[in-house]
Amino acid sequence: MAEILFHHYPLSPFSEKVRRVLAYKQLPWRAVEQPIMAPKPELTPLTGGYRRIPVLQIGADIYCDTALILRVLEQRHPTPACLPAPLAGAVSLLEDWADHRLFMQTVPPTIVRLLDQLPPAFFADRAAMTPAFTCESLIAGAPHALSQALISLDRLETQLRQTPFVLGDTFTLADAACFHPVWFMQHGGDLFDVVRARPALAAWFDRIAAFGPGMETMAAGEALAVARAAQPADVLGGHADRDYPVGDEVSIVPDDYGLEETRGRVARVSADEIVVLRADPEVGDIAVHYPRAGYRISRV
Ligand SMILES: N[C@@H](CCC(=O)N[C@@H](CS)C(=O)NCC(=O)O)C(=O)O
Repeated sequence: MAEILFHHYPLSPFSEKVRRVLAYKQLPWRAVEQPIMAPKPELTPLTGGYRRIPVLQIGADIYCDTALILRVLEQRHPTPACLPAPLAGAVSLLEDWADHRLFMQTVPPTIVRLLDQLPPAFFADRAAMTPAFTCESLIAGAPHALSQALISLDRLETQLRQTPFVLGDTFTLADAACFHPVWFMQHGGDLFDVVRARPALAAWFDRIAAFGPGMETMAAGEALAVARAAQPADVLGGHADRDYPVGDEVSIVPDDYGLEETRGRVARVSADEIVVLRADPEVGDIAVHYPRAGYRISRV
């Protein structure tokens, strides 16, 4: 089976969401480090434009967005399960809350404490992704964001006093999603005291943080060579779709921030996923997979 290549950078919260699941499942994986800012010349040949992190690569199949990445890992490596069928709906609902709401509450107060460690061009890069994300607006918005984060942490604490994980006795993707915004707060120094002050939340955090490592690294150039040597392998199946027929060219753009576009010919469509085929001068034939939730798809 082709190796799991995971394009990430250490400080990326969404990467941590996936890293925890890889660790829980004890999967071997290769970490391909990408820059924290655009341009990403050794990533965008694979995605066709998408610059967000993380991205999963299996040969010449490229999976964008953690919601899809985690479901692909679950399908390929079902044991131990992180998406039990009776909880699948609740997991996705909680994941959406954590990835958008909790994330946006914890990022501003953490970033303002990291200001002197970030590269000077960081804010210009992020403002290009999200117009409201300037240094000034972040500083101005941090106190309110933190007050909202504390309410969310209280809610997690309330639940975790009842059950060891957010949806019961075992770790699920909902825990991974709630974990990464809380994990990011660790980078804010004593900001993390607000987590330590909530005993059930702190115990949950330590339990998940303790899932073992298990990765080796790979240079980004080597990952491009892997794609070049492979052919897309995960493109069959799906349903006939009136809006996006197989073979038609479509454009795919996130509907929240980082609005870079991927264009390609539809290979497969299902209720949750769309796969497009591209031919790239650097990596040859490549399949790019997106979740449908959170992405605008239009025919070109
Ligand atoms: N919905 C996306 C969000 C990914 C995201 O926002 N990633 C951040 C890093 S944690 C990002 O790409 N920031 C800009 C960058 O790294 O260039 C997902 O679940 O993968």
